[in-house]
Amino acid sequence: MPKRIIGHLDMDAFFAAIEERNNPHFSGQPIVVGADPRSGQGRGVVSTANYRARRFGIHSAMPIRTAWHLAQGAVSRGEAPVIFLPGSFRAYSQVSQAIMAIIKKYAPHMQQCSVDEAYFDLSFTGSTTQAKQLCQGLKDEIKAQEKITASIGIGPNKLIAKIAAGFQKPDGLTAVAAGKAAIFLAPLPIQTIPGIGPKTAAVLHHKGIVSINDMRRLSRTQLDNLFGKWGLMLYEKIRGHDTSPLHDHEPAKSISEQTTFPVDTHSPRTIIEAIMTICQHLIDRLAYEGFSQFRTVTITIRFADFQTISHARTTPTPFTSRQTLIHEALRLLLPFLDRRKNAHGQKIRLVGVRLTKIK
Ligand code: TTP
Ligand code: MG
Repeated sequence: MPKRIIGHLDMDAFFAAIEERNNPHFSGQPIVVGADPRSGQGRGVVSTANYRARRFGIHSAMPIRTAWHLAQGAVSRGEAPVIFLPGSFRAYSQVSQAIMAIIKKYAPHMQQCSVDEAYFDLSFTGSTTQAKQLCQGLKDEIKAQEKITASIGIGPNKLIAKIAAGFQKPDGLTAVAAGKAAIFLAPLPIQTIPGIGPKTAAVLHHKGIVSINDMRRLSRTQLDNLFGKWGLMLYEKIRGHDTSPLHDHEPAKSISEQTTFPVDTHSPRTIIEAIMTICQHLIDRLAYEGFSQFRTVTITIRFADFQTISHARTTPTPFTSRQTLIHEALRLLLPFLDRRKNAHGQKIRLVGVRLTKIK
């Protein structure tokens, strides 16, 4: 069987890079795309920050108010003020589609895995050197056509390709030959392995394990005892082994989120706030997964007695914004807060919102 060669492409500071490209007067400035910071009172999170703004400690998924305070701190040290932008998700989705089309020209067997990331099979090139050359061409074409940069990693499997893509960001190209995978991983911090999050890392740090090389001291049995089946998977990963196949992208058909209240509640304020937070998360996820619009909003309510009711609305014109989502979700919710759909005045245990007919 010919040797497997896999590529992973990840656009650099994707949403922020598009904003910078579209607004030349932002060039070189720190940029944050995300929720409205409302002078440090805003709810919601950072979608992304460009590399200039990351120097201030701002990053994806951080509360927007924390980002605002970090930006204020930077200004007081004489740094340039951060430009906060709400994001234009339809534009990002169009650029995403254009980039995926370019990748497909170079490597037809590909798997898109988020708005700005894809794996692709480069085995047909026959060697890591040839694969690297092809990927340089791919990067150049993206830069010429879309005026933004991508980082690409090449490796003998998806795991190594993904880690290599993040290795020299931004505008990086890192190729790891099959025989070099274990050496490549050795000095990297354990959190570089996808799936080793803060909890797993804390357990390992406690044992004095910081690098992947340190972690190789642990036997299969030790990892099994520590983390069960996941530990056995880690045993393979830290040695650079990964056999997961490329599969064609199957976009999510719906996006949903629900919240169970700590105690059943009547309070309209608590319920409305929960719905607004869910709507914010859904809009962020919609964009992150490469979509920009939806036509159906469904709200689910579970009463204290576990009776669960869903109520949906579909519009002929697609919804695109957070405001319209919140408006629709609250319209669907209100009858559950009074006698129209809650005749016995029951308390509410759980609320959920689902978006379908997404594009
Ligand atoms: P990422 O590829 O994770 O981040 P990035 O492209 O901004 O930066 P990097 O150079 O590190 O790759 O995500 C792609 C886009 O998805 C990002 O620009 C914004 C969006 N996004 C969110 O909306 N929320 C999130 O929590 C993350 C991680 C990304
Ligand atoms: Mg990216």
